[in-house]
Amino acid sequence: MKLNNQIEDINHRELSNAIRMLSVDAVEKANSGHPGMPMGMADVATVLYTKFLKFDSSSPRWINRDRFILSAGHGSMLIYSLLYLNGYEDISIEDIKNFRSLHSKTAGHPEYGELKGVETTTGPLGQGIANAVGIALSEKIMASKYGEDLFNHKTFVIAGDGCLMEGISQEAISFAGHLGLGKLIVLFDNNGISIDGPTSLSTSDDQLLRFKASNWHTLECDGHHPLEIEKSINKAVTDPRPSLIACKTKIGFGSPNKEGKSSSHGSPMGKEEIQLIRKKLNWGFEPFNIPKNILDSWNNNGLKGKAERVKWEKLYSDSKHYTEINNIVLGKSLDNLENDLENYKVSLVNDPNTLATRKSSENVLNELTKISSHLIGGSADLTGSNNTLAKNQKAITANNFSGSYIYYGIREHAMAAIMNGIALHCGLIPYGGTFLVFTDYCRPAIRLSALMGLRVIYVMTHDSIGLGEDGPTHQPIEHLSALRAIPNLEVWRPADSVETLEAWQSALASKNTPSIIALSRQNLKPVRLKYVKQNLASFGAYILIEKKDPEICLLASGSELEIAVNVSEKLELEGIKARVISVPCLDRFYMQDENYKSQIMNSIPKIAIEAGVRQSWDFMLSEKDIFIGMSSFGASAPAKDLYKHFSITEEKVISSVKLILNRRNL
Ligand SMILES: Cc1ncc(C[n+]2csc(CCOP(=O)(O)OP(=O)(O)O)c2C)c(N)n1
Ligand SMILES: [Mg+2]
Repeated sequence: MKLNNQIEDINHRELSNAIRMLSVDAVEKANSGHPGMPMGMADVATVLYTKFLKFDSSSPRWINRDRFILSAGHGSMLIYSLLYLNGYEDISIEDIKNFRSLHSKTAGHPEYGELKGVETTTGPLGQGIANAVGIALSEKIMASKYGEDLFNHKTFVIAGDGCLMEGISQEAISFAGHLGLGKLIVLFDNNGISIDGPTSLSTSDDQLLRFKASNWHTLECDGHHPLEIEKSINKAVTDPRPSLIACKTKIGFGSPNKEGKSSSHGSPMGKEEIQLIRKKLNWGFEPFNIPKNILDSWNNNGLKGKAERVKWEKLYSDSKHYTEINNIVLGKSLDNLENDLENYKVSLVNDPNTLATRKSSENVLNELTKISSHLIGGSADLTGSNNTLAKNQKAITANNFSGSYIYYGIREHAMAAIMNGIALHCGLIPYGGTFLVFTDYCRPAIRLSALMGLRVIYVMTHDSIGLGEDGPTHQPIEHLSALRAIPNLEVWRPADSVETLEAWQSALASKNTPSIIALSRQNLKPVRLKYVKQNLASFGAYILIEKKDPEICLLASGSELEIAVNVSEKLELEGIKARVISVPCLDRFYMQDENYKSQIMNSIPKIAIEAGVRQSWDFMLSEKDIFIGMSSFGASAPAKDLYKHFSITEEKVISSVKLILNRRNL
């Protein structure tokens, strides 16, 4: 009670001006950044943090905290100011002074993992709001598993015009409205300004109508009027629908010459203007110097949720779910899922089947979902093609969140960003599918899975021209290489059921790396016929068929491994010894030590086969080696005809082997 009174004692404007001035001064010192947005949203953020947000700055990872997502990541100084003022230990005034400098926690845009209290990496507009949908959905799933007394937090988002203009926001809003994620509240920085000037240059949307059309509760308020803001948030938190509050604000609020103008958006205010701002806001303090009474008031605010957190901890430790949840939070029970699949691996080898790897993946999921209900699957309207729905799963619906399968609809981009949100929340592992070619539709969010180091598993089927008749629009060509170009992303392309299982095991074990599992539509013959306990695929590349003193090395991934195996047998008859190397994950192989790499990549000539472009294979191949794959778009025809047409055939490999060997003998 006392703490609340202390907060009331300090004038709202002083609290919000502390945010404004920290932001202005930090941007000025860094000589870059965006002061306008934090100045404009300081009032809304102050009301949110002092009156609504459930948090305890001394325990930033409390799992039942309300989440705050700054989707408008360019306004990063807003969140840095809030975290500093609320007394988060992880951030000091020195960090604020070091805004945007090398190795500082206060990066240009908020980065997950750099600073406790930053819930997700934002900056690419529209991603944050979609992450927030995933977080709000996870809260519902966890509440349904373990009870609403343990999981009952809200997810607040600040999004600007930019976030709402981005296409991904439409996918995310529509999905959230459909599932009725009532604890999701978006505070829209309705300032009518973006970089190029007034938003009227490029949009005339009625945002309230737009959200209403997607089943949202919508409100408007004056974003500089604390009481109005408070009343609106009060209504939002009690409405069962997700809420949008359009907060009418002035960008650069407090700047005599730049308020309301795009000139306050993305560059320092300048020394003279800052003097005028200090005067207008009646802020007579030196840069980075927050008066003790204001700082104390903010610091106390940061701790006012402590009592509730402690009460919750007690409830939690007394709960019958404590051990289970704790094992999940600590990662124990989700980190060993892969080890529980060994018997299944034995059965695959004992009873080898010719299957499409998408089907093999479904079989793995049938096993996995028997062991864990924390794997949250889904597909962007291609469930039957991606084979992502396991026998034991049922759908999550607006009325029932106890399932573990999400019908994302045709919303690939949001699906990927929602999966990032699910991975960020805690307690769940998301996987989701579409066609590999449509990773293009997910790519910005896939890149963020990798940048944040999240265990998100992308099940991407129809992985080559082998998909056949759907033709070049649906046939991935450059995609494997383009995805391999993303750092900290592992692209798996297994060749049969055993490798598919091993790819899944590897993906699950990669706690800080997202994975793409690229799977075939067409049936593939088993290549792994002997049980080996070791996860061979996890090396990225391994010797599948060895010959004494081999003359040539055939490297292949996925569906093309069968070609290499057949060629090796045929060459044997001609007395040519070909080693066959399976390459289920090039990214993983690149990470192996030199010793392992040189065992595989010794001086024997090489031929690599993959029904995609050569680019990512260059590292493996010297000038004299040969790559057999694609260098143009595909075509619409049965798979067999396409492989022939594009010369990805045994005959082509054999003639290439002979070309290399003859050349060598010259
Ligand atoms: C996907 C993406 N496109 C472009 C940008 C560059 N950018 C950063 S902020 C911004 C304008 C955003 O306008 P708004 O959300 O209204 O922010 P305000 O200017 O009101 O702070 C743009 C285009 C970006 N960060 N992300
Ligand atoms: Mg704007």
